[in-house]
Amino acid sequence: MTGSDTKDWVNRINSREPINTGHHLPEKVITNKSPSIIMVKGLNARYIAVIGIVVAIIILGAVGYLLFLKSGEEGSDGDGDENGGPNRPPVADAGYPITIMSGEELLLTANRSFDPDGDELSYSWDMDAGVDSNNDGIKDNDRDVLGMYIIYTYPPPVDTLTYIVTLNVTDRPLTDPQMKWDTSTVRVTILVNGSATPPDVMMECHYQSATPLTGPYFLVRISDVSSPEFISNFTFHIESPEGDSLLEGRVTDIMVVPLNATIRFIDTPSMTLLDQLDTFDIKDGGEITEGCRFYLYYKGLMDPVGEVELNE
Ligand SMILES: [Ca+2]
Ligand SMILES: [Ca+2]
Ligand SMILES: [Ca+2]
Repeated sequence: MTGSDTKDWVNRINSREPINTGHHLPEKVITNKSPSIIMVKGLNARYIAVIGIVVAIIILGAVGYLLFLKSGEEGSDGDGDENGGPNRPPVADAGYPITIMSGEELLLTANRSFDPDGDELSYSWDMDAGVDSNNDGIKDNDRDVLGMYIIYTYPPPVDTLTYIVTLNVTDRPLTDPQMKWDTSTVRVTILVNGSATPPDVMMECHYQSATPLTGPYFLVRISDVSSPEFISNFTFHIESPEGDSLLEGRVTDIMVVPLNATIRFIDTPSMTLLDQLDTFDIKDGGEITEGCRFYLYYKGLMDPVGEVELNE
């Protein structure tokens, strides 16, 4: 064996070391593996935390969105009041009594009607509560005219005629089970120039004691009129118990007169029609005393349409 051979052999022996180091490999693998496991465990924890945050954000977002939708529903004119209650009925208002002349156009408005929920309303008018124009057995539900404002012309009546007009208001389509409604009526009187039949006027007398402003007076109140007529159609006449004429004139001439006038006409609601609750205030004094008679005439006809004795 040469020197170089020996050296080579030693090298070969030494070169076997790596064979031994092979035994350490598993240790190294294990050593290397441990940090990687820790690293993976650390990733999992962060991943779970991120997922948790994302889920929390999604849940909070969903809850917020639902609350927003709910507040939106409450703010709108949807299914109920501001407390989320059921739909409330509208309030119909057909307006004040109206008097027109025969042939004149009638204007009606429902603009004082309202809905407590703010619902948009629909308006239908039944123009005659005495006629069932849609033949369903109900006389005041007919949809004769539609709209908040209407113009209507009745056929000319022979004599003074009063219609009861019914306004029906709904806050949903008629087919909607949530629909609520209300009704209001208005009296429409049509006057005819030269009525064929004079009205019957019922009157009663009440005695009024003196007040700081007025002396004692007879208060003649109209208790009933068979058909309303313009005040300008009437004249009055006061007679003594013996039948002497004491005072006469047109009713329109005693409408706006001083408190101390001998006779005053007070037209309570309308200023145009002789109607129930209108009064004649007749001073007690001078020739006009208890036992006199008060007469009301219509259009110059000979026979009075009403009369009453002045008494205490
Ligand atoms: Ca309503
Ligand atoms: Ca009907
Ligand atoms: Ca009707």
